[in-house]
Amino acid sequence: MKRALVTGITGQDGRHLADLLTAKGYQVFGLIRGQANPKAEMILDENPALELVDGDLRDLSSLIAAVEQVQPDEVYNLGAISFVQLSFKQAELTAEITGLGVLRMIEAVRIVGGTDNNPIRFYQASSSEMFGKVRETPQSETTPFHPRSPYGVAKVFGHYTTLNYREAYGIHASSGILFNHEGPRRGLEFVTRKITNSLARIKLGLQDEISLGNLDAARDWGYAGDYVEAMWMMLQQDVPDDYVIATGETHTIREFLDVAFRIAGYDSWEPFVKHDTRFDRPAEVDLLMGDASKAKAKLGWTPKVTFEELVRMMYESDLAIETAKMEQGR
Ligand code: NAP
Ligand code: F7E
Repeated sequence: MKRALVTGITGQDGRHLADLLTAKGYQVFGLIRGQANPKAEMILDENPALELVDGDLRDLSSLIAAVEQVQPDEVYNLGAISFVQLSFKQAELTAEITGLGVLRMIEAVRIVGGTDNNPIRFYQASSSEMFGKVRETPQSETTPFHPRSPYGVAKVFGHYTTLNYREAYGIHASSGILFNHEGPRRGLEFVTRKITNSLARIKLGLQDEISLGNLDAARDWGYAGDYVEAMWMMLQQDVPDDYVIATGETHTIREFLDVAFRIAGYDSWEPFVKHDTRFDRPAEVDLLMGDASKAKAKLGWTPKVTFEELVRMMYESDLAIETAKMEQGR
C-alpha cells in the first residue's frame, strides 16, 4: 500500500486529492495544524480512511517529525495562504507560509529521504499567479514570471526552490503550475464560489445583492477534481518536471455572472451586482489563459468538466446547501 502525506488537507484541493488517492488504494495522511483545528472533524467525516498528523509549515521540526512518522512514498505540498487579496494585507505571513513553507517541507523530505531504492517523491502546488502581468498569451512552462501580489512572489520562491532541490539533490520533485480551479468545495472568499453562493441565496430570497470588485479580469477556470488527477500523474513519471495545468479557455467575471444567472433563471445579473472598492486589488492580474499541451502530451492529462458544467455544478450545490440550511432554520 503506497503512503502519501498531504499538506493543506483541509483545503479544496487537499480534500479532492485525499479522495483520489484513497480510491487508488493509498494510505493518506493529512498534515493538520493548530491545537483543535475546527476542520478536522469535517474532513474525517468526509474521508474516514484518512489519518491526520500534526504539523505546521512554519515549523521545520514538526515537518521532519511528520515525514519520519508517515514514511511516505509521495508528499503533496498544498498548504498555503492561498487568497491573493489576503496576501496584500499579510504579506510577511504569506512569504512565511506560502514561500518559506515550501523550503521547509522539501528540506524535511531531503533530510528524511526515504530508502535508497524508494526515495520520497515531492509535488509543489505552483500557480498561474506567477505569470501575473503576463508576457505572452497563452502562458506555458516557458513563459517568464512577473508576479503581481505577495502571494505570486511567494509562489515564485516555492517554484524555484522545488526546481533547485531537484537539480541540487536529485529529488524527484515536480511542480504543477495550476491555473484557477474551482468546485463546490471552493472557499467562499474566492470570486466563483462567492457568486454561486450569493446567487443561491438571492434565488431563495435570503439576500438582495452581491458586492464585487473588478469584473473585467479574465481567468482560465477548471474543475478541481480534474486538476488533482494531474498532480498524481506528475508523481508517477520516471522523471520529475514542471507542467502547466489549464483548460486553455478564458472568461471574465462578467461572463461567469452571465452563465450563472442564466442557469438560475434570470435575464440579467446587473440589477443584483454592485461594485465595492474593498474588493479591488492594489495590483491586478488581468488575463490568464494556459497552454497545457505539455501535460496532454507527456501525462495524457486533459480537463473533463466544461466551464458551463462547472458553473452549474457550483450553483446547484450552493442551492442545495442554502435550501437545507433554510429548512433547518440556520
Ligand atoms: P485552500 O482551500 O485555501 O487551502 C489551503 C490549505 O493550506 C488549508 O488546508 C490550510 O489549512 C493550509 N494551511 C494554511 N496555513 C498553513 C500552515 N501554516 N501550515 C500548514 N497548512 C497550512 O487552497 P486550495 O485552493 O486547496 O489550493 C491548494 C494549493 O494550491 C495552495 O498552495 C494554493 O496556493 C495552490 N493553488 C491553488 C489554485 C486554485 O485555483 N485553487 C491554483 C493554483 C495553485 P487550515 O484549514 O488549517 O487553514
Ligand atoms: O479572484 C476578481 C479578482 O480571489 C479572481 C487562488 O486560488 O487562483 C486564485 O487566485 C478574480 C481576480 O482568485 C471579486 O480581482 C472581483 O481578478 O477568485 P479569486 P485569484 O486571485 O485568481 C490562483 C491561480 C491561485 O493560485 C490562488 O491561490 O476575481 N474579483 N471581485 C474578485 N475576487 C474575489 N475574491 N472577490 C471579489 O469580490
